[in-house]
Amino acid sequence: MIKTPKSLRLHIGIFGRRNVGKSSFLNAFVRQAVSIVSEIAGTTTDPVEKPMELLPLGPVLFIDTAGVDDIGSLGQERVARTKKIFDRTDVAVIVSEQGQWAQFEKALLEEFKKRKIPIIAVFNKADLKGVAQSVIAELKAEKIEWLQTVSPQKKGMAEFREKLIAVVPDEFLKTPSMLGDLVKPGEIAVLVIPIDKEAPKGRIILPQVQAIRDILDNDSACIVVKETGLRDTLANFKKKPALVVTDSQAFLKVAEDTPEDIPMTSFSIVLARLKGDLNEFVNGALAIEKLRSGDKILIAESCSHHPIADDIGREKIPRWLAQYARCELKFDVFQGHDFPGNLADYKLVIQCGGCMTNRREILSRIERCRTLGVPITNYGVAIAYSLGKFDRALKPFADSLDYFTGKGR
Ligand SMILES: Nc1nc2c(ncn2[C@@H]2O[C@H](COP(=O)(O)OP(=O)(O)OP(=O)(O)O)[C@@H](O)[C@H]2O)c(=O)[nH]1
Ligand code: SF4
Ligand SMILES: [Mg+2]
Repeated sequence: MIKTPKSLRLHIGIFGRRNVGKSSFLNAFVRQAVSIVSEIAGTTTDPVEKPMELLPLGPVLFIDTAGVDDIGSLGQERVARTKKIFDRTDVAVIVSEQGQWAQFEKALLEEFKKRKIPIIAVFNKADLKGVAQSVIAELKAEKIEWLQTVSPQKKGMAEFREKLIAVVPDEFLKTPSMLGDLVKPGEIAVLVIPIDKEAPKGRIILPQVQAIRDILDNDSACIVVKETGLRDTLANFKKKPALVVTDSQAFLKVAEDTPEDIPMTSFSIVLARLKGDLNEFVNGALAIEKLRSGDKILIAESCSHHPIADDIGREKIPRWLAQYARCELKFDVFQGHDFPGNLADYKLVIQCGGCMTNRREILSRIERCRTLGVPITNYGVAIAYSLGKFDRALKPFADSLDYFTGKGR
């Protein structure tokens, strides 16, 4: 981790007046005493750097700074050193205390806005005083993400992660290749696309089109077949294909018809990695084991489409899960970009593939669930689990398989 060049790390600068709890906030977030904390204003004199790996963003560098309201000639030097950090900040955290948001914080905000640096306002020492409604209204009008923290008690840290993912510049939300690491140049993938009543008339759906394009971009090749033609197609191969990717609906048949030595997975699991965080979804799927009669499960669909007969989210997944869990479960379907207000009531969230949305939205949803302690998985991962094909479907993703078997945690 330390070897990552600094420029590739997301630099998160922590700024504010002296003694507001900047160093306490950093220590609480990274869960280590990296910066000295004391009740004496002006404790941090030189910037303190803390590199770390912050999933799903990757390598980040926190920079704790000296209070920018420092006084005296020595103080001016510290202020100058802190201001230099502005130049290498990718996300600015403005810490203030007890709900205070006055001229000083507003001047910092303007400075970062001018530099087009995303900002998170942290109101620390919320145990002593909360933030006023008028300040919240002001920040909302400016579209600035904000939160309250009590650093010594580590309160607000999960919410800070959520805010970070919401504001982080696109280039740091690294999107892994769809299939490039699984199907090397010159290799062949087999894509299984059932043409049933769920298939749109006259075309194939977006994730499947994207997979074909990704394969071509990587100088690989693919063969597209219906599940009924898979067995014969595989029998005709002189050299084994590198991967079989199937629509989740045909998972069982395709698993049966694909020899064990050919890796196979589903489009939805590929999307779990592309749009979200496969390890987190694997972790969420493990919650299926703990489901009990009457538990509520949220099916979260990122776009509004018209449900059809035997719909995957409304019919198939509920059926397969209830069969696996051997009990009656309650399912709610929620369509759209937000989560319902009662998210904490659910024992599990099952997110759709998210083909019509972006990575940031799915990652934000994962963080929301993490903050509330609600497990989250996605369609493909939940289907593979409830059909008893989890190892098989995860095999192409060694890291996630290790995560599942406990070796990667
Ligand atoms: N009550 C309360 N005290 C806090 C909180 N966070 C920090 N403190 C206390 O506030 C004081 C200042 O904390 P620091 O983390 O050193 O503040 P700083 O902003 O880094 O200060 P300088 O480095 O001097 O600019 C310490 O006594 C902390 O224990 C909080 O959330 N609540
Ligand atoms: S965004 Fe989700 S619900 Fe909409 S089509 Fe894609 S997978 Fe289905
Ligand atoms: Mg400090």
